[in-house]
Amino acid sequence: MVQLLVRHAALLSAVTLVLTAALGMARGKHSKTIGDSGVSAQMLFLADPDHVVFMDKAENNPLSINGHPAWVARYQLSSGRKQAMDVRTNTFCAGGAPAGDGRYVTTGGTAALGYKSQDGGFALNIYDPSTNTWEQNRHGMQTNRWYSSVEPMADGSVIIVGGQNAGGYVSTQRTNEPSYEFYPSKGEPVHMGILARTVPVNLYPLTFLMSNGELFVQSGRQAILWNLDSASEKALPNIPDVPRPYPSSAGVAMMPMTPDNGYKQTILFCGGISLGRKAAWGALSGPAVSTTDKVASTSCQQIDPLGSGQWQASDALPEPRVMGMFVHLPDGTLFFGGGVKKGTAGYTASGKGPGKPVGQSLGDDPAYTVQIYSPRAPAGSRWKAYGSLLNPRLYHSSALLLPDGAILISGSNPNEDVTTAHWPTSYAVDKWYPPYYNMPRPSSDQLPTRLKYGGKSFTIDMARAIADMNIKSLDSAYVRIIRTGFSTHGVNWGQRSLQLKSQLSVDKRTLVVQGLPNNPNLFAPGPALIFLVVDGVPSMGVFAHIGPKGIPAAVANSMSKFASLNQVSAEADEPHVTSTGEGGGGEKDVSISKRCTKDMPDSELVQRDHVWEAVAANVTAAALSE
Ligand SMILES: [Cu+2]
Repeated sequence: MVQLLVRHAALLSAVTLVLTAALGMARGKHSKTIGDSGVSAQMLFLADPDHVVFMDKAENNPLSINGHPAWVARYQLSSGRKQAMDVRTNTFCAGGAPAGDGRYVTTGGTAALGYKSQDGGFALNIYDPSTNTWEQNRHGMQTNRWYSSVEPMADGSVIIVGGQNAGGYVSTQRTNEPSYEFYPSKGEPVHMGILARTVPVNLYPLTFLMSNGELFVQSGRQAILWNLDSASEKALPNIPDVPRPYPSSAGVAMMPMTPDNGYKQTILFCGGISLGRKAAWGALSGPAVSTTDKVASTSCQQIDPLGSGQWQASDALPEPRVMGMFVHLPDGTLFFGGGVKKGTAGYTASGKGPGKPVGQSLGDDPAYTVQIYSPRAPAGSRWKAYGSLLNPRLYHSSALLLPDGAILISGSNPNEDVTTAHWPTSYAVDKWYPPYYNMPRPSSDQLPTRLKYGGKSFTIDMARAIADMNIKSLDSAYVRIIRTGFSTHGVNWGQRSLQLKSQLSVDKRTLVVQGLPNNPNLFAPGPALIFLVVDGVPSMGVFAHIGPKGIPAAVANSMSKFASLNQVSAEADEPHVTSTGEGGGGEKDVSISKRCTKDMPDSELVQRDHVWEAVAANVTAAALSE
């Protein structure tokens, strides 16, 4: 009997192996694992042509530095080598974006959670790719922000929007931070009503700088245009179907701007999920209803905020998706991959509770198929499946365009700390290869490494550029610039794609390419990749700087305010102790001080809190459908 059972078990495992192999063949088409990230890739950005930086929360990662696990690592694309970096504040669900001087600003995080970490709530850490160093400002923000969004501005600064002052699954009126501030600072935080009105689905609000200098903001199901000069909003219609910010976590991107469409800025939202009613989203401790058995939305809606200002349905997603990631490809299409088909972003530390987590994950059924979105294709034919991911990319994954035109995708860790249990923490660094990847490419050696607004045109000798290609017509040749941005949680701040105006000479030997349109709102200053595209096939991307090299003096002057704050002590904070009782626990429920008190009188602090709480009380009463 025992023998029979053993044999039976052996047969079963053989069947399982065959099945896995069959599935494995389908999975990972046009994908490959190229390395190991050392820290789980919750956040990701391109530092220079050969390095990306992975950022994570403070947890038990295998890569270590100065006697503690690292949560930031610089990864060399050509060698797979990784360098642990000693960022000391807990960058748990931080925001981030490139600034106009080419440095990357990361904002906020949450309380110290051991591993020698420090409270990251007020932190503003700046990575300088030219020196490969971090400037760490533990009190770099005036406000405590977890899940803030960051948007590059036309003057080289960044705006830091929203978030909450405590860790949790969704925001509450008590923990919400409905304001924005800037780096370098332009004064005190300014209240933004939409962020107060859209609790609880308002974290990582979806922000885009528009060509007229206004900020488009989508939060909950609401949308506005925010005038930064008058600090006032213009309401736009609610987005149909489902709320889109975290933890509904739709994929979102501004579609490519082209001379043909007058650099129109259309923003596309795909997926997300409805839990039916607002109360179902629960509170800091987690959702009030089961999430993992709920199917995500396939809804795709787009808006041209400065044009019609109306929502318009685009082709629905071929399959439901939460946390799908849009990444611009140099041929004018977009990669859409990763995420899950059921549930939401987030996790439950205890693995129990009304959310019915799978393992600890509040999302389940990962999506493997990669979809390519063609914004210019006729309605009904914009999605096309192409290949698949090798590994599941659930909560806390990230994806980025690389200079070679492939997509780097990594992360996945819907867990309180590193685990091998289902769904396990992933360190696999994978690449997905788009259709053009192995084709002969135009050369990139005539592309500039610097582009100015309204600057001089430049020329490309096309015979030289296509020497390795077999091209019949050059009529489709153009140059595109892409900001790869800062990727995390299905959003990517600063990601933009803009095609430069160009014309072939009469003899078709030279492509004359105009400089950038003279409007930094279209494409804020900072780093970008430049591609020459011929017949839909891009060259390698040239790492370039857009606009003036530094932050303008007027803005930079206020940076001196931060000079005295440019420090973190070597001391770790006491780890924040949390209760992990059953039935609870979204992410860490950690309440921390609401304001950076460093140079702010107490009286003012109290006063401002009262104003904001009064506003919050008004909106709590308003009935909101999600
Ligand atoms: Cu997160």
